[in-house]
Amino acid sequence: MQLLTLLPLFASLALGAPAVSETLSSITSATLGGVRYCNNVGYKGPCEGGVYSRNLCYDVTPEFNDRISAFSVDQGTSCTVYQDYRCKGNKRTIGFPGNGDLRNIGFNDIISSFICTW
Ligand SMILES: [Ca+2]
Repeated sequence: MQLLTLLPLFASLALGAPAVSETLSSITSATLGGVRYCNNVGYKGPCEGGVYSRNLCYDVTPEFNDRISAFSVDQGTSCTVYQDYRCKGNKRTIGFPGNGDLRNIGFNDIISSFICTW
């Protein structure tokens, strides 16, 4: 019975059915969050990103330290970005879909670390 129940799922996956993709996406977002940040406004590169664990502080890599000008987060995710490493110093909160021009919140070329939750 179990196998029979799963068969339609695999069939849908093979066809790339949107409904199944959304289901898998919601499962993923329950434990992980996607973030992308760029050194130029309007999300112009260089950019870096990934899927990060919730409530954990991440330092950005040296190439991006004090250079980030745009910061996007996945739907349902909220991130706090910090002026200093280890999530210290001045901070701003950025929600979905993100902020393509951090000058708008007085935080351009400042971010050194971030922590996200959802
Ligand atoms: Ca900084």
